[in-house]
Amino acid sequence: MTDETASDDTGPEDDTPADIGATSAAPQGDQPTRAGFVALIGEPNAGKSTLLNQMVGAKVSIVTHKVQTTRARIRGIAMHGPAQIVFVDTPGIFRPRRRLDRSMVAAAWGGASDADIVLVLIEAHRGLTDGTQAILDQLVQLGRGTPVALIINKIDRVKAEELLALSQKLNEAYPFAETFMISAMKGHGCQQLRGWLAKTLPESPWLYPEDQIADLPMRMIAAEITREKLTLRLHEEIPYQLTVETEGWEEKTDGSARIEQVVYVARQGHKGIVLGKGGETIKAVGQASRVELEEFMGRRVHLFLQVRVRENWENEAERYDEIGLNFRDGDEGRS
Ligand SMILES: Nc1nc2c(ncn2[C@@H]2O[C@H](COP(=O)(O)OP(=O)(O)OP(=O)(O)O)[C@@H](O)[C@H]2O)c(=O)[nH]1
Ligand SMILES: [Mg+2]
Repeated sequence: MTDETASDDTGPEDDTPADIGATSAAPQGDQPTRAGFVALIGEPNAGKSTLLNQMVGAKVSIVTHKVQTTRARIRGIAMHGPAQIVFVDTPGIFRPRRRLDRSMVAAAWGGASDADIVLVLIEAHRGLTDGTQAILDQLVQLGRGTPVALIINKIDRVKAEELLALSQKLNEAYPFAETFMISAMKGHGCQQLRGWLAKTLPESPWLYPEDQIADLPMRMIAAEITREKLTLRLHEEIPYQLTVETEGWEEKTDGSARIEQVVYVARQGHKGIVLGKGGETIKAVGQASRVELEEFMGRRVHLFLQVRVRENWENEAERYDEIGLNFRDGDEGRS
């Protein structure tokens, strides 16, 4: 492995875990096993998915530099000694306007209320924003006995001496059980966080087989990977107005997989943009997605993408089922 020389600034696609070795420690002696759900909540772009991937040691949840990347609850599983930590990535919490937004925010709060431990992520360089304050206000209203820890993320972006004051301010705003200062991207502080989670989770049998890292069906992961590549390539509102579904999956006798996906766009005009001049945009997206799928699955993939205009997809229950969201959560007045 010669990755050590890689520049620090490899950007949003860098999912190289800094301390992956620690995740696979074996249970010691006759210590009781522990297991439970750890929900990651916070504003869009706080780094929740990056942290989940860092903890799991694989890219389970897609990451982009844009807000509102994650749309549903995604579980990633990390082992730490006798503890199985099930991280629940959630959509960012913001003031929802559309049905899709409302379903996403409801999924995030649902993740928090089902969890054994809640981690609130904030961005060090942004500090205590109105959006974070609103999340803390709502957490107070949830008011249950669940431990809530503060995660100050992206510490690589600020000076160390600013962190103490920030931590104090946030701890005055909410009675956090613990505070961690981390860089989810670089892995700093993640080892301490993992250790604390492992000892704070309840005694319980493991919830998943020891070698499982995610609980999303492969066809959904495949759709998410393509949506990530589209989001990275397209501008303005287009990424927010499209959805990707895996329609066909065929195992070939040579060990490869033939995967057919549909990109649903909400407007005729968006179709042309997604295709690009002479189909070059969709071709590049398909290529990038295929490369990552092959890496993830460890075998060859033939990926076929189609773009379909479906003006009303955001109001179709079936589309929400495919994303893993509850359509009814998007009803007006429910969140
Ligand atoms: N500098 C720096 N950037 C980070 C760090 N963690 C995450 N990022 C970047 O922040 C951006 C958002 O990361 P995500 O993990 O997608 O954030 P998220 O909270 O899941 O966002 P949503 O799914 O939109 O709610 C990406 O460009 C990441 O590379 C970090 O520790 N340091
Ligand atoms: Mg995310």
